[in-house]
Amino acid sequence: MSRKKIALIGGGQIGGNLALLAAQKELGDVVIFDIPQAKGMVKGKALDLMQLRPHDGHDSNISGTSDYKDIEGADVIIITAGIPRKPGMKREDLLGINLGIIKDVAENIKKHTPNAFVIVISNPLDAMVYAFHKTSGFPKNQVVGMAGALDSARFRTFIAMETGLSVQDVTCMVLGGHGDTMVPVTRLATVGGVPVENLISKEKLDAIEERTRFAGGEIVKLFGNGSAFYAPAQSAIEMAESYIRDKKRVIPCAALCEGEFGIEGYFIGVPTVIGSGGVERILEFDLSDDEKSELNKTLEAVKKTVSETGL
Ligand code: A3D
Repeated sequence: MSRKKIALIGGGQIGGNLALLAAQKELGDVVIFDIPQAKGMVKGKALDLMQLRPHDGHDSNISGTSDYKDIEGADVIIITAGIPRKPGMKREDLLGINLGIIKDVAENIKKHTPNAFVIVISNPLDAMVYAFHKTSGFPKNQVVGMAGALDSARFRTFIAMETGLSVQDVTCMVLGGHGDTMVPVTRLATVGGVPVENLISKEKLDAIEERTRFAGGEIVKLFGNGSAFYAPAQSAIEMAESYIRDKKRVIPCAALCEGEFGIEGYFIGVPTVIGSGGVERILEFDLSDDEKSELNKTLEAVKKTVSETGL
């Protein structure tokens, strides 16, 4: 069986870590694409990563390029092209610059890898994945946005930190848009099957929900220049792995809803099954009245940003 090929569009902070994790998990050969001005940087990163392999004991090939021809034959594409936030910025403030970049990337992916499974990470996420879908014309199962996987990982982390229990045993999900209106579904969060409401006081859970909503901004403020990259990279790799290995993991992702949860025509964070068919299914469940109203609020925020794309 030949190796899979993973193309990373954008070889910055997240891109570099995606390459490392994809190679270490032996998902396939990795091509890191970036703009001509960053060609030396991605070629250098690729070479550095190649030289890590003797210690790691894997044989994936990693290369850097600024020629779209080199992504041909890729099974999975992960897009981080664009600019990240600086302190004080909202993700929506990135729309002006990142929209043009995503449109250009979508045209090139359509031309060179029309059959690849595409994971979008660039912000503002829900609008960027929408723009990619509209510009490329790819079927909905072939396009997904990474956000809920990261937001849920943050929620899980804060619950584990509060309870002192293993993060591995914390299960929970964050639905909705990747912004301040995201919806951590505390009612369904458990540690080893025990509802968190039995383990953590209401006051502390409220604080954890709030910290989750602003977890990205907390890191942007600490960094002073740029946004989180280790956990975002790992979150997208989990999605890519589920596709490549047909694991059928259930991961909160920005998937195109066509009636699910009463949402029509928008990419937004919902529990998504990812397997060899790409986005195979969205798992619907009954929401409480409060959750429904929170989901409506986050949907309105997503609609507003999407309308600003003019697509
Ligand atoms: P950064 O380290 O700046 O890397 C971005 C890369 O994109 C740079 O190397 C650029 O040269 C490259 N680039 C710019 N224009 C193009 C183009 N037209 N084609 C190809 N490459 C291009 O940023 P980063 O890796 O830290 O973040 C990348 C994106 O992910 C930003 O938009 C972030 O806001 C976003 N992000 C999203 C999440 C989510 O959970 C959705 C989390 C963290 C960051």
